[in-house]
Amino acid sequence: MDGGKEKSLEPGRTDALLIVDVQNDFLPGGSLAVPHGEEVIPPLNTYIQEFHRRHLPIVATRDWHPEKHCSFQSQGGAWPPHCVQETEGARISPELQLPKDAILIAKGAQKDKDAYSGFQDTELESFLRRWGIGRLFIGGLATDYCVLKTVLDALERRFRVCLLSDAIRAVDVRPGDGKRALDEMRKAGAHIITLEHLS
Ligand code: VGL
Ligand code: ZN
Repeated sequence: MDGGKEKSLEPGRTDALLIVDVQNDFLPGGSLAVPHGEEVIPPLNTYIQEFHRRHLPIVATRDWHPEKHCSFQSQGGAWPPHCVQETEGARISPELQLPKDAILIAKGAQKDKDAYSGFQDTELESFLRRWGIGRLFIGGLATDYCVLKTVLDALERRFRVCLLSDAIRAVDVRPGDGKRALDEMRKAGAHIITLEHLS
């Protein structure tokens, strides 16, 4: 299956922009810096402008872990400590030009539960249903973890997904992880787009 049957890529009334985890710890100098992660910010700022000027919802997720989260190496997990609640590393990058009315969704806040998807144990879906959203434009960090899981969860919940391929970057723990994640999202029905498609 390929999600390439979008009628129009002009964002409209039932669309929302969903920005995943553009937080200091995933950017250069952060504790879990995604290679080239900062490159997502300029295109995301353009997507933000496009949605904001049409008065469409903009949602940003943030990884929001308690101090001894199970995903940290000190607790037997895979990662260095990152995005600890209320720390500078957990802040959304100040370079991301989020409007004041953007909705922030915290995830991964339970100590003993890993959560890569913005839908897992959050209010994200109920917000989107309340606003009548049917299609999500999704970008951010990281392609092979939180973007992947958020996109797959969105598709499973019957949202259509436009993946912003110019506004995602991968951790690539194993070389090729990012590319495989992209293939997986495409096969699951995500429509892969770039800024030029927005018109
Ligand atoms: C993420 C690794 C650990 C992500 C979050 O946002 O993709 N990756 N926690
Ligand atoms: Zn995390």
